[in-house]
Amino acid sequence: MTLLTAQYTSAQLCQMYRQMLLIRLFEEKAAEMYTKGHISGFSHLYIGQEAVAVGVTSMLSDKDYLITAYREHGQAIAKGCDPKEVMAELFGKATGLCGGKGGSMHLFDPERRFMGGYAIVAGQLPIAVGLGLSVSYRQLWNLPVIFICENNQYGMGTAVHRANASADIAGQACAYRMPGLEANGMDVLDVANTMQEALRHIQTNLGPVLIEAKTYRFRGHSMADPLKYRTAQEEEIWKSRDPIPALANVLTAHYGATAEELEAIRKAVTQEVDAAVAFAQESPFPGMDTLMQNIYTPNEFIDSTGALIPKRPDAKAYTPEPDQALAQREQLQGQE
Ligand SMILES: Cc1ncc(C[n+]2csc(CCOP(=O)(O)OP(=O)(O)O)c2C)c(N)n1
Repeated sequence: MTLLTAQYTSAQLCQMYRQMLLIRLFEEKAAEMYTKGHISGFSHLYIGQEAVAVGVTSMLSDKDYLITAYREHGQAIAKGCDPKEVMAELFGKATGLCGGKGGSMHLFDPERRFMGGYAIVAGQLPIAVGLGLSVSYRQLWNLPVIFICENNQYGMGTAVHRANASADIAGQACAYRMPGLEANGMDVLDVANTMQEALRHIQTNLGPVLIEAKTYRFRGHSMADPLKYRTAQEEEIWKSRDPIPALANVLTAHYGATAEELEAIRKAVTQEVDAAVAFAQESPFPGMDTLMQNIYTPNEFIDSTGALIPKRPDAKAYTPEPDQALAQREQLQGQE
């Protein structure tokens, strides 16, 4: 583990340890609740990758935005979303982060500037660029966006080396003329330090950065994955790099933390996760009256009961804006 610990106080490291443990225990409980039938649909666990979410968010302020893909329970919690509301969302309950309508893959919390999980692979990238554009008017395209590739070694059942000629994802950033930084995604401090470097880069208006955090998902792609495409030996190697005991070792060896102190953190986190489950279990499902809320359509439509839902009085008729850029391109092409 990186020993650039001098710049972190014991309290900061304990907070990182607590957050990683919270995500781990939350996810283990979510898996249990899924198996017991309380959570349905798709669910993608983040277990093993905790150091990335916690290392990254440890360097962000409340004003920064985070947007991600569908394996996002851990990132939402790291960005400050309430674990109770996240658990209730997984249960599909009205008290969930999105009123029970988003579920595991679509957590969203604009107050915490957690701009969502997206189920369409890479769907979050153009939205991240749009967010970057909206906060930066300083330099055209030199957007303050940090792209983080959590390289967990697999895309579903396909190992990276079977789909990519180079193992160096960070190095591929040069194709976009941006720096690519590599972080050890099993080491929360290395991730935090790399984030610090990336932030320095964008804060001096030098444009976007790619970070590749090399990590591993300890569980399957989703709850339905029987994990037949990798060996137990490979899993053991990565599990020996588990970021949570690694940080516990730093706390014990360099910060004088005692086993009792670490145990007290675990106990408090366990209670927090149990409280999240109790909250989710006791909460009601959304009422039928919410079925048609938060649906965007400017036109009338027929609902699931066959009833005609009239056009909303405030809805404007949809007339697409003429695409000026397209017209310009066509004009240029005509001149070629
Ligand atoms: C555009 C699109 N194509 C295909 C899928 C189906 N799909 C869901 S997850 C996934 C694998 C993505 O792997 P990766 O981006 O490495 O993320 P990880 O699951 O490792 O977190 C695919 C192909 C999808 N959701 N969206």
